[in-house]
Amino acid sequence: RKQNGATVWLTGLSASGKSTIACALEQLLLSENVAAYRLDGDNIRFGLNKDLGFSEKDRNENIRRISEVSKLFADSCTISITSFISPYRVDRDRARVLHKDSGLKFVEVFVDVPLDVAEQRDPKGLYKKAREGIIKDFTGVSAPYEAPDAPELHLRTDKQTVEECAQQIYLYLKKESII
Ligand code: GGZ
Repeated sequence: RKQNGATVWLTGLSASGKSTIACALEQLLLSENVAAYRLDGDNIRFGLNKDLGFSEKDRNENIRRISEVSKLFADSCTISITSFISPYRVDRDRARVLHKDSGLKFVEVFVDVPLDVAEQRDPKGLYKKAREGIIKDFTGVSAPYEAPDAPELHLRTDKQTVEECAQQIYLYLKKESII
């Protein structure tokens, strides 16, 4: 199947639903015989980027490397799906420019949820630890999250189901003739 590559860049708070949506989108694409690959904390932060923490500088470097890797997957005609908080606008903008300079599509998806909802979900108990000061520089609590100004897609995970979110991204990729 001939296809163009692209990067679908999910950004949002911890527990916003990025990874879950990334998984659902990947399944949807693969079921339609579209090559897709997910980059997330499990295969990046524990490998390539295991030397990096959560300071601003380390997050900048985390996102810089992920941008480069995602571009390579996109360049190999794969839909590369990244799910990282990527809290700094400047880093996401650099990722976009990197793709654009190589003639590759970049789809920024804001996985939006109110902080209090993410905090109530708290699947790993990290917000609680952040409030207690056990985890420092935690996004939304003691470190910034800069919401996108003009994302290609804006999802609200407290109002839409995971399947609806994945479907919305899928339809956008179709509409833009990316797949
Ligand atoms: C934010 C942290 C932190 C701090 C550990 N701040 O919900 P999770 O657990 O599974 O996802 C979060 C993940 C964030 O890593 P990213 O590579 O996506 O971050 S960034 O894009 O900002 O570089 C969270 C966990 O790691 N985690 N400490 N201090 N999230």
